[in-house]
Amino acid sequence: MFTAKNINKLQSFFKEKNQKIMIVPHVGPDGDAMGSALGFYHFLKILGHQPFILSPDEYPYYLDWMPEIEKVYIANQLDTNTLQKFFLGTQLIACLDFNAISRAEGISQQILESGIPILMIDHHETPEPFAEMIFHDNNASSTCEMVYRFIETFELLDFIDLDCAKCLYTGIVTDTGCFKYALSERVHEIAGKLLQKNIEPMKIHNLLFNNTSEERLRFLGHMLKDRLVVYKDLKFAYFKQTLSDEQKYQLKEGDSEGIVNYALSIRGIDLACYLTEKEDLTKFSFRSLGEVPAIYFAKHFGGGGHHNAAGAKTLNLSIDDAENQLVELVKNNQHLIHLT
Ligand SMILES: [Mn+2]
Repeated sequence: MFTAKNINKLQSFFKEKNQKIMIVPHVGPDGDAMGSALGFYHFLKILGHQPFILSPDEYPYYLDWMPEIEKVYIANQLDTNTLQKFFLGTQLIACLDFNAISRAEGISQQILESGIPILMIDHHETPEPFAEMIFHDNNASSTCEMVYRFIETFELLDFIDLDCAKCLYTGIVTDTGCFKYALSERVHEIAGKLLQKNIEPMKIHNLLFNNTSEERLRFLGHMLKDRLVVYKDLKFAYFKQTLSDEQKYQLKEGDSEGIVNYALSIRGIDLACYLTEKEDLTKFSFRSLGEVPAIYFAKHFGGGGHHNAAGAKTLNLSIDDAENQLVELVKNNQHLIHLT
């Protein structure tokens, strides 16, 4: 999966000190994107380099406690001149938790045109070949697991400090739904190794999941009561979040995260979707149980992801049209949902 040539090249690269390394998570970064970016950042710092994180956009509120997250630069809040400076003198760009360059959104072109070597560390299906070094496994639970395995490949596990371990653990917890989808022995073993670095798992769980605001909880109540549509006979349920909801509840990045799972938790529902209305597009977030392919439905709308968790963003599609097309699509593909 990772060629000996790449290993040799990076080995000598890492041996030099003070390399300027840019780390980029995907747009709309989640726990795994920020966890892997910050985990890699702490590791590189301990190794004697000068890493920095450039995120395409803002990270969600529930991650604001992560070690040194305040040092993350937010690309869509910077002007072009300032952005250009980040690329000057950078010797490596590490793209974490995404494998389609469009997921770097506003800085995609700059990354491609910079001519700087790109390293991809990721676990999503079918990576695009934009990086010359690809460390990828779509059977991995998370990119945080991949970062751990990457560090292990170079026999540098001793350079994982407490902060790095906290970040990597965070991504494993969030991407596996608190270990529900942690299906391999390996990921549990890695979580155990991170515990040996003295992280406090319960504290991290509390920071992630018992740290919400009253407003966010009231918003959840509104979505459950007024915005949930259930098609029992289709084994399908979805939420529809409108621009007026966004304004009324003053929604911030991450406020709607995970709500889709409530639809999936209904008995007899095997496919769920969360529709979000934006100014000029509609976002789809799909979740499914077992063999039901959430990814099939995301791909129909031009997106991608994993078998059971996938998403899409469709430009110039109104939320009402998106809703109609979605229900039609599910009706026409009942063979993918009624599997037994
Ligand atoms: Mn991930």
